[in-house]
Amino acid sequence: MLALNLVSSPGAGKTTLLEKTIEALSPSVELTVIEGDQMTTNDADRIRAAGANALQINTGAGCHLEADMIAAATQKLNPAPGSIVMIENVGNLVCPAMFDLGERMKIAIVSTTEGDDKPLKYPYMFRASEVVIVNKIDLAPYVDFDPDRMTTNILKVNPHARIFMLSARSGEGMAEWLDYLATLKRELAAA
Ligand SMILES: Nc1nc2c(ncn2[C@@H]2O[C@H](COP(=O)(O)OP(=O)(O)OP(=O)(O)O)[C@@H](O)[C@H]2O)c(=O)[nH]1
Ligand SMILES: [Mg+2]
Repeated sequence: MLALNLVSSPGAGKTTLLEKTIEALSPSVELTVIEGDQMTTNDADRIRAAGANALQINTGAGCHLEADMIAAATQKLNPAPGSIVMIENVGNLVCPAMFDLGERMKIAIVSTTEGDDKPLKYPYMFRASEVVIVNKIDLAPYVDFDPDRMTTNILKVNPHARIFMLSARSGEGMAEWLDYLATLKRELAAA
């Protein structure tokens, strides 16, 4: 299975990106989602409404998911071999950087409204992530966002990061992200 661990600050757009990705790929690609939040089943409900199988894990006071939680969730969900398993981690840019969940890679999402200094202030998260998605580019003109400065700051802490800039809301840049997912899936099939 292709397991991807989505990490970001609260509200960067992890669930929205998943909803739009599910809508774009279904029914040809099976996608299963493991949701991590301190409380509520809101995100798993949203994913099910978008058409994918989902399981919510509530961490209570905990600030990250751990590998044994993913093992138990995967047994319950039983995703098909060769399918995509998306893990939405608990929203924060600190704890989830330190935990390997058995994923193919971590993918950090940072949105334009958070400020382009975030990679420098939370370097462990951006260094642990092979891919960085800069979301909410539709809001860029209103929030003093400089794409070059964001790119420079991401590459300062992680020179090998692959960067996508997109808007999960407007759809701008989504095609490149979906192409990349297809490439990862092809690589998995060939391995
Ligand atoms: N303008 C704009 N709003 C967005 C975009 N993506 C997400 N949002 C909005 O941002 C808010 C938070 O989005 P979520 O998808 O819930 O964010 P999240 O990262 O899953 O949040 P947590 O699970 O609470 O950490 C919602 O109001 C979304 O509609 C985008 O590309 N552009
Ligand atoms: Mg969410």
